[in-house]
Formats: sequence, structure tokens, C-alpha cells
Amino acid sequence: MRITSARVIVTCPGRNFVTLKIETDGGVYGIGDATLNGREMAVVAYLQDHVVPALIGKDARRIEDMWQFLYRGAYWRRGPVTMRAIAAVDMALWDIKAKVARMPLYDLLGGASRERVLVYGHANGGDIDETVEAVGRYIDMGYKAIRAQTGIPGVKLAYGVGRGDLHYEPADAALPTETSWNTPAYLDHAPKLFDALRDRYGFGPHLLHDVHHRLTPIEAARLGKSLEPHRMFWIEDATPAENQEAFRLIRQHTVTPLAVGEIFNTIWDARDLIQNQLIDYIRMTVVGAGGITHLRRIADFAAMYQVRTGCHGATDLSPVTMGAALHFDLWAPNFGIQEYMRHSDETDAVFPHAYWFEDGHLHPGDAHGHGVDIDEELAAKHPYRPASLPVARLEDGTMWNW
Ligand code: GCO
Ligand code: MG
Repeated sequence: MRITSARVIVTCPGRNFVTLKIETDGGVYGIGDATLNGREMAVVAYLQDHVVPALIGKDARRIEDMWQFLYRGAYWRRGPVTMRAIAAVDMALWDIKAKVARMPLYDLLGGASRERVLVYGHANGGDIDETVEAVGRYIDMGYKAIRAQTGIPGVKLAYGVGRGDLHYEPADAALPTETSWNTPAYLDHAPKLFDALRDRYGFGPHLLHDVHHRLTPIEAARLGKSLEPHRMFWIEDATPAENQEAFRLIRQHTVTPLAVGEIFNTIWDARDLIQNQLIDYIRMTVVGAGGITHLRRIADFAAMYQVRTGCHGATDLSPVTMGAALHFDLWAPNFGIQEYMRHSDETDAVFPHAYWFEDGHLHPGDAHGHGVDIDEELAAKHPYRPASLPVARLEDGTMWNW
């Protein structure tokens, strides 16, 4: 079964997505996601200039060899651009293999380990009262797990405080929006949000929170400690993880569970964190970490240390990634939770999919492959629009981690 064509499709149904469609001489095609939020065209160029020409005529069945060819063969290993291009090819080839086998992808991976996939949604508000109300709306929709973010008094545009309930998208302008940050104000305010949420809703719903790399390790330790009474499901990206050792310090001070990894690309980014049991959840997902082939290795490695998965699932990952991730989640023995920030109706129309939400869970559906397609005619009606993620500065103007 030879690859006859590979096309990169860029579309912007509300936000930008990069999709790879691989066709074979048998008539079966596969779809992969290559979206890198705010840097989409870098991956498009990498795919078109360096990957697509090498795919034509290759055997679509040899997924492992293709992965090794694109990873080792590039010489310049790793990085978000390269690994997203590899992920797109890998996802499309698994899609093809499962379609040919006439199986949903989770069956090909080894079969379902559970009946459905626990997901969490995003509740945001400008202040604590608004966030408490937003969490209530998620509970009413059936969610069992909810990430809560709130504005901080005196801080202009704090992270995660959306405009609109369900479809908050941070990449909101062609050039980066400037937001601000104040760590002391945040550290005082965040526990008050979770006091209010536990007072109102009790300990039934799982609560999650994203720190988005804003704290130093000792500050993250303080936050973790101050949130222990709230029994968080996790706090995420409490400090930047380039230096994986930094998490040792946080770990020494708190039993609040830690999640990390949405910006990692390979198993090497998480090796120390996992094997030293410095985290509880690994956040890499299919598009970010080189596709199903590599993510499966990460999950198996994590399982040896009782680290569970918590795949990134913000709206900048297309429905193709969501579909592929849900098959992976249904299989992964050490699955923890899946992020599910809903796509807009406009996006869903461009990417018809088999997965569905019910009672706080998603199911990938039983369509053959990963169950997500692209309507190319509709996609063409939404041309690319440059969009960047924001940046953050401290009050004195110092650049900070967004
Ligand atoms: C998350 C993420 C997102 C990111 C976004 C950037 O936990 O979902 O942190 O909110 O900011 O994916 O593109
Ligand atoms: Mg995050």
C-alpha cells in the first residue's frame, strides 16, 4: 500500500488549524493534525518542504520505520515544529492502518481498558463570583472534573480568564497581546477561589488549576501547600520544567498532585520527572509528542512509575488530535484524565467526528480509524489569519512566562 499524495490543509474556522491528509493507492486515506498555536506556518513549511516529498511512494503500513526515518533522519532532533510534523504523519498512518483493519484505533492499540474517558472542562471568570458561577454551569452540563481560573484584583488580563464561556481562545491578535503578572497577589488570591468553590459545591467535583509556568519552585511549593485543604485533582505547570530538577523542591513540600508536559515534545523532556516520581500526571498529547507511536512509549514508561496520563486538549489542538487522543485514552492502562475544551460549532463543522460527550465523559466512537475527517470544501472557505499567543510582563515591565 503506497502513499500517492500528502496534502497540507490550512483552515481558520474561528482559529487556525493545520491538517495533513495522506492518500494511498488502495483508496484509503488518513488524517493527521499538525497545529502549533501561533506558529502554524512554520510547521506547514516543514511539512511541505521536507516531509511530504519524502512520503510519496513509501509503504503506508510501515509506521514505525516512517517515525524513525522522520526522527533520526532529520538529524536535527526534537522541537515543537519537527515533532508536530512527525505527529501529523504518524496520526494519519495509524488512521489508515485502522481503517484497513476495519477497526476503531483503540482496538488496534490493544483494545479498550475502560468504557469511557473522564474529561475536564475550563471554567473562567473575571472574579471569584463569576468563576463560581461558571463552574456551576459545567456541573449542570454533567462535568465531573473542572479546571477553574479567575481574574486577580489589580492584574490586567490574568492567564485563563476568557472572553466567553465555552470557546475561550488565547491567541487573540496578529501580534502578541500584553498581559501582566503579580505573583504575591496571585498567591494570596488563588486559595480564596478554591475556598469559595468547595464551600459552594463540596468535594464531589474534581477541581483542577493551571498555573501556566508563572511561579518559581519555592512559590509553587507554597501554592501546593495552601491548596492541600481543597484536595485538588492537580495543579498544572506550577513552574517551568526545562530544569526538571526544580520539581524535587515542590515535591518535598506538598502532597497536592502535579501535572506537567503540554509543551514537551519527547520522552526526554519528561524522563527525570517521571523516573524520579516528581509528577503525578504527564500532559503530553498526540500532536505535541510525535504521534501515537511516541506517546505510547511515554505512557508505558510513565506506568512503571505510577504516573498517569492527562492529555492536553485545549482548542488549539484540532478535533483530529482530540479523536486520536480519545482512542489512546480508552486504551492507555494508566489513563488519568483528558482535557476537553470544546471546539466551536464552526470548527466542528469542518472536522466531522465520531466522538461524543455524555455525563462528564467522552467516547471516541466506533468508526474505523480515529474517527475524524476534514470537509475540505468547507475548510477552504476559512482562510488562514495570523494569530499569536499573548505575552506577560511583571508590573515593572520585566518579561515573564506567559
Ligand atoms: C491548557 C493550556 C492552554 C494553553 C494553550 C496555548 O492547559 O489547556 O495551558 O490553555 O494556553 O494550549 O496554545
Ligand atoms: Mg495548561
